[in-house]
Amino acid sequence: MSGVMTETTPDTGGGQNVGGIDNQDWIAFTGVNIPTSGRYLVEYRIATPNDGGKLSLDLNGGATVLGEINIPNTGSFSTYRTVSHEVNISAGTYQFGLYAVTGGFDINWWKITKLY
Ligand SMILES: [Ca+2]
Repeated sequence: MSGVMTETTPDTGGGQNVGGIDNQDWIAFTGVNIPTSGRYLVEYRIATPNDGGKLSLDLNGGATVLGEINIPNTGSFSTYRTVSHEVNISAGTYQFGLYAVTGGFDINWWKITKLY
């Protein structure tokens, strides 16, 4: 990661969320295996009182940009919503990166689900 921190989350389920996300900050997840090529739903649990957030889902340090998603203003850092987009991913084991093109939001979790 670069530029972020974890903090106690106000979201359902408790635990910690990632905060302090400014423009160009990122978090990466190494060794994520995608068993089959296809279309995937990627969901992000986010909260922000700010407009204009944008997140880029990348592979291998930004070598591949899978897609970008706008992060809506949820009203506060205590009001979480789940937003999603669909991306195509080829089978393989990757480092996934969540890159804040425009920061100002918090993330509690994200999830990848195979569609077809
Ligand atoms: Ca930061």
